[in-house]
Amino acid sequence: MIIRPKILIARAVFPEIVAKLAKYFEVTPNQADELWTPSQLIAQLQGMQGAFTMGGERIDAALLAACPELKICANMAVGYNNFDLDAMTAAGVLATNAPDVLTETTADFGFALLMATARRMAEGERFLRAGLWTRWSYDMLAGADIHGSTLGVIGMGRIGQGIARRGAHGFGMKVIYHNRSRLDAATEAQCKASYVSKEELLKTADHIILVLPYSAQAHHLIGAVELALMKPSATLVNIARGGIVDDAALAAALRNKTIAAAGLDVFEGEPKVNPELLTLPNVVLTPHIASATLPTRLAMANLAADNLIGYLINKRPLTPLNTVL
Ligand code: 8YV
Repeated sequence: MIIRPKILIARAVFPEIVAKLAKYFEVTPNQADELWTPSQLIAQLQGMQGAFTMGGERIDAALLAACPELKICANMAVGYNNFDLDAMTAAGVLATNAPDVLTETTADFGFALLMATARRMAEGERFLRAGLWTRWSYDMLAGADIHGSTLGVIGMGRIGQGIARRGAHGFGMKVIYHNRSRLDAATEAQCKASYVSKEELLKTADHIILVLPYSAQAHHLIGAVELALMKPSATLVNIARGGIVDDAALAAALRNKTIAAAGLDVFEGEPKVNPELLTLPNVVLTPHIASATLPTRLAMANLAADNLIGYLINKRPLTPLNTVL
């Protein structure tokens, strides 16, 4: 009898993905979508060789020590700040993420959130639904222009580049960017983007969008000091990760009109949201849905599944984040 590797799917996922994995593995799914505490996750992972994770499950040294049979964690997300990569490498556990397949969908959403924020769409919708639209007036819900304005992209990876291309080619925006490292000249030309310091970007952009990965260095990259550098007419959009923006400082800046508006898809401590943000009119709030189209989520799920199959069955993961012996 062939013994098949055991894997845990930590959250509910497309039934066809459960069926696909069941062809290769002894699968423990979680189609009831129970949310586990760290110790419940450890209990679920006992004796498992693989974990299909969504991005909310913390994989750290304590979990790895308690789950010595674990060989791979495959995130159905491009971000992997739930993984302690050093601890995983030290424990010989492979980490994989789900890049590329979500790039264009997420860039679409980033642009949509930017436009909704600058053009006050959510505010307008609330106004109309509340029955407040009794007459038109020349400056009613007047917002900021997108076309011809300056777009500042912080984090110029694949998704940042997708947003830059949309802004430059689709809307005639002047694009400036800041990134850990400068892009090569050909990529800059494709995106029609110029590299600037973070300070120059904050001071000169009309619209700023954050698309960088979370790291300890990126924690509160945008706080009170940075918000004070921005134009009072500027908008800020965060589709990256909660914690990159100091949400309390942002709420204060929005309240005091230090900046005009913000669009947020990610939050510190989500799914909880800073209560003051919920009360402010000049912020558009969405529940971490930038990659949420069914074809893209299915592609992300397939990539995570293919990483599990690729590694545990063929020793060839598709998108590894670390190298293990
Ligand atoms: C995911 C994301 O949907 O890929 C990421 O990093 O933030 C989103 O696309 C989310 O992390 C849940 O998987």
